[in-house]
Amino acid sequence: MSEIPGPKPLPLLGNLASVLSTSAQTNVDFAREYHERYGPIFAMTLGGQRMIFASGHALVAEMCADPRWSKSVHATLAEVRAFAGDGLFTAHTGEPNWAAAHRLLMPAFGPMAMRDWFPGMLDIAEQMFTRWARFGPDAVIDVGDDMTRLTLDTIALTAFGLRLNSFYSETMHPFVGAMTRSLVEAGARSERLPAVQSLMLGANRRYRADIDTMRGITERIVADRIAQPAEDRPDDLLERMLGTDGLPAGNIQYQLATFLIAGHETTSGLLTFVTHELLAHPALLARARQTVDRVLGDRTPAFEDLADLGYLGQILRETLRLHPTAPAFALTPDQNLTLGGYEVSADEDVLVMLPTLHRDPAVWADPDTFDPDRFAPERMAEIPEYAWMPFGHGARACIGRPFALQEATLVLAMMLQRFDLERCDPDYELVIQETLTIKPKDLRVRAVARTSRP
Ligand code: MNH
Repeated sequence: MSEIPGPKPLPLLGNLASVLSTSAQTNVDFAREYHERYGPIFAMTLGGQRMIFASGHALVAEMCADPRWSKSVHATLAEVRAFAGDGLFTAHTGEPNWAAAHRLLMPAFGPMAMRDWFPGMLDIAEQMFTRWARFGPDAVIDVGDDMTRLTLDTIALTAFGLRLNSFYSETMHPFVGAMTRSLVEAGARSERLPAVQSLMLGANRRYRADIDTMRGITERIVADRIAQPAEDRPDDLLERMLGTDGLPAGNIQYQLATFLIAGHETTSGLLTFVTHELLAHPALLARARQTVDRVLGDRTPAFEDLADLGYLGQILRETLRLHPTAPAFALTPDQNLTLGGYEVSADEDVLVMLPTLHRDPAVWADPDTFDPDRFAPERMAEIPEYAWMPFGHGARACIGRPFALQEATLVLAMMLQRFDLERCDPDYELVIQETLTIKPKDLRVRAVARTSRP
């Protein structure tokens, strides 16, 4: 049996040296570079542990169609358990609280529930766009920052009845800084040797403090809710968790942190990438706006309108193809087996790299071209199973998918309906900023209200 291709390991250092000698700025770039060099599967040894990366459609489909493979809480996610514990995202599938929370919370994301989310989403979107209108066409808007305010306030309001009021504040909510630093630190920790880690006193103190900050915020949310009289309490995600058939108190803390993190980072990245892509493709932007003008005119959007904004859905799906904001997930087999003819053992993880999977030329014509027509209803049947997986796979796939797509559709529709955007730097080149997730760095625009145009 042959070896999985990849750089030759060096004694002790593993492949650290070869990793450090790439020009890649992010893990995503690094994986793309190595896939170009070694093919759809490559392995490297770091700290004595072999890591396997897969991204060709044939290989990924081989794993996903085989029930022996399932989600692994891989090295970085295992670190994230320091603040997300056995919450839905970082729980092992076998842990009792995963099944309990999955059963309890799934109905809150079903088709019937989506209407209940709508008013909160609209409320926060109105806040952002009112601010854009009031500040006027000379104000510089950092799209990533504003979309982060929007998605964080939206998940807090709709899931926990909490108003963070990020659009009424100069600075970002303290949860954001603590979360961003902790995600970066969790990623770095998973690559550090324990002896090195224990010497990094400053980083360790900062990490502890950030985790305490997040915990303080989630404890406060629960305390405030419990102090409310029963008749004033909203019927939301938090209420479900606190109910008689709810979840253990410690697990609720972890679920709150999980939803605040998973419920906003990736959606704000999606909204920032889609803004970038539409500004880079004026003809597609014009077509999207025609759709919005036809469906909405100058009305405030209603829940029923979303179903008629299918072209915006295509644009969002194509954006997630090129820029999957959660760029990788890990699968592990429950027994020794072969993958693409190579031996993989039961204790190993395979990282599925979505940016490269989503550009596999065996599946996608002109894979680097932004073309929302790939997702036209009559062409959906052309897309093979497991070729597009921005929301993950199987039982552990994203629970928030309908929530994210509804929120993003609404915000994109309102943005196109109300504003002409101009890039502050007309030659803006996409630079990707990576924590666990990816988003465009420093995309700045001016927003000119359409009604105030000559
Ligand atoms: Mn989300 C799991 C991507 C929005 C809550 N999400 C996942 C996974 C991916 C993912 C990929 C699987 C990860 C893995 O296998 O390790 N999620 C996204 C993307 C968006 C997104 C690309 C937006 C765009 N996610 C959201 C939103 C919420 C949410 C919004 C909450 C409202 N996601 C989750 C939770 C899980 C998850 C919770 C874990 C589900 C589970 O394992 O049971």
